[in-house]
Amino acid sequence: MNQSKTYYITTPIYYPSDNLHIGHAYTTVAADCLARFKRMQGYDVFYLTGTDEHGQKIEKVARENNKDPKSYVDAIVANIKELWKTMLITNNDFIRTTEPRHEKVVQTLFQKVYDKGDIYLSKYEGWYCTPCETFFTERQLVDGKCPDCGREVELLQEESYFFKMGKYAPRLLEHIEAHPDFIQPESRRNEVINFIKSGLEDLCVSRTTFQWGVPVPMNQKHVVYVWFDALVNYLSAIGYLDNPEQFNRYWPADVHLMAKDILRFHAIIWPTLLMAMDLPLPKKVFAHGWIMLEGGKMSKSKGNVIDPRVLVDKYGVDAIRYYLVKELNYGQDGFYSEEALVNRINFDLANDLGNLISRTAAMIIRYFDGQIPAPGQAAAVDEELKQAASRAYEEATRQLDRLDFNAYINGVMRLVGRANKYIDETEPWVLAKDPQQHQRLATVMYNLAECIRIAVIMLTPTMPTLAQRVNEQIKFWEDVSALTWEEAGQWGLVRTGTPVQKGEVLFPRIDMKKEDTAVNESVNQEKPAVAEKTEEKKENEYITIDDFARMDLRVAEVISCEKMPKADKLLVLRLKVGDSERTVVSGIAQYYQPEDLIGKKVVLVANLKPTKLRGTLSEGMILAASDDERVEVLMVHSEIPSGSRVK
Ligand code: ME8
Repeated sequence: MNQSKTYYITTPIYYPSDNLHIGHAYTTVAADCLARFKRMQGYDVFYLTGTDEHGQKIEKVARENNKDPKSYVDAIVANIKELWKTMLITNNDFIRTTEPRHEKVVQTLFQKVYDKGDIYLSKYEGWYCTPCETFFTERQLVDGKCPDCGREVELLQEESYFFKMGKYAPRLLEHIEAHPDFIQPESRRNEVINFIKSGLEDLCVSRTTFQWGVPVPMNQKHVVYVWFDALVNYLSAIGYLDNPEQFNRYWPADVHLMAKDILRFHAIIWPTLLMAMDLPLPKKVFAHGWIMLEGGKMSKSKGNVIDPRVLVDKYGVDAIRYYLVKELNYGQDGFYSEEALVNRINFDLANDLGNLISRTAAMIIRYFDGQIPAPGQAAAVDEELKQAASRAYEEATRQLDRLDFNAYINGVMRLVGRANKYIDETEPWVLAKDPQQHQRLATVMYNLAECIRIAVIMLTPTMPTLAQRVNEQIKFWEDVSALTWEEAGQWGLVRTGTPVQKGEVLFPRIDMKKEDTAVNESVNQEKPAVAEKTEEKKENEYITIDDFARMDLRVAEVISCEKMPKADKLLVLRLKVGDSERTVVSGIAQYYQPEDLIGKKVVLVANLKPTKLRGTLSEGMILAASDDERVEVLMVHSEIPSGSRVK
């Protein structure tokens, strides 16, 4: 433990114009995952989130709801705080920009930059987009509309204070060049560099057209521009004015996390403001992608949002957090669908993780009276498993540190898959039949328990209640709140004699069809505890995703096809699979004429062991559906090229 190491992480402060959706939940859960990971590593973490409550947009929506802005946002902020509680978010503080502790800092810093000569009064004319709270030049408009959201803009002229942002452009570029980690991912960093190089104008930092904001200290006709106001939250919340000791402990922030929509505010405006304020810059600004819906980006103003509360009620907080953390590939957008969510729960959590735990627990109960046995000598396959665990630990640590959440989850789940495969390889139910193999069986059980322990620790930042729920079956830990990350990096910490008992199904499978009718209870009862069944039966019932992935299914184009001489049932197909060709013999001659198939794209099992049929080598098999009367070859009807994977 090294409490002298601090870690300060922030999310954007969200607009409380409406309740939040799973896009906001994504950022907040991802940041929470990092905060928990760092705490498990022994860091003194400060995790900040909050709400951005000023500005014309809020003022307008409050008016539409016949409320004054403050009472309008109060109700929504209460919901947001409740949501973060439900999602087990461990923020250390929640900052609201309407709090006096914040407004004071905004005014102090505005004054400071003004006194320094970096803020001056002038006139502004430009095209203003109210939903985006942004001015644009004529040149920036797209078809006369807002280049960001596509809505109407209005021409406004106002007296404004300006911040000499342009002056800091060279220093900012230098900083970005000298600190490759400052803006991540890499592609976003390049975008920001290009944007700065195309020229930075001075920034308008006050408004006179509405009242709902922090008054400019030297001129009460103006309110401070909402982004100046908002960005300062990262300083005010940790005590810039009130608590210098705490402020100095945590500033500069380690990570500002957000989506790409607001990267420029954080990677250009914010650092130049900090330079003018004579404060050090944050160590990293990280922009993840967007969660999209079929119709485009999910957003409050478009009204096409998914409420995380509903999902948590339906599927449980750990499962939703798992889905979110895994969902977006590094820096990329991803699509939300309930089906994908249910698939994650069924494949990753119920099948892979849940089954690994319930199978192992059931076997330890059955073969070792519910106590984890002492391991014996390690065989090669044991060493391999052990190495997979240590690799997974190294990788997960590295991936979390670089904020590649998806790669971190995938790595841990690969270890889970590896452990499931280890069961198949070692066949404990066969070992159990032979008393000579009792020691070997003990080793296998110990190693499985060890893998579970390691995987559960590594999943804990994402699924905070998992360890407790696993502990009810396999009592690995005295105190699950004291788990450290390092424990996942050590093999052999499972205590011999650890009690194991049967517990509830950790992740019940979800029947999507039933789910549509929202009969939750019955779904959970439908597939009872798999642990109740015998190991051998289960072997036949499920395959893991890894088993499925072993099948190499490919789109193949039929380039020629003929009847096999003297064989009524066989066709000989010549297939093009990407850049290669191969021959497949198929028993479909009674259902297809060769010309029906030529030029068509079929689905080939490409890694089936080649076999000779009537003297012709058949290199694979094509897929077909059949009942008693019909056979229908599966075909691909789009432009998808031959050689593409089917999965
Ligand atoms: O921009 N996918 O607030 P905001 C992924 N108040 N993330 C999403 C998302 C989506 N579809 N939709 C929203 C503001 N987010 C300002 C911030 S900070 C000083 C001021 C997340 O309520 C993502 O983190 O519009 C995005 O950057 C943020 O919510 C925008 O939240």
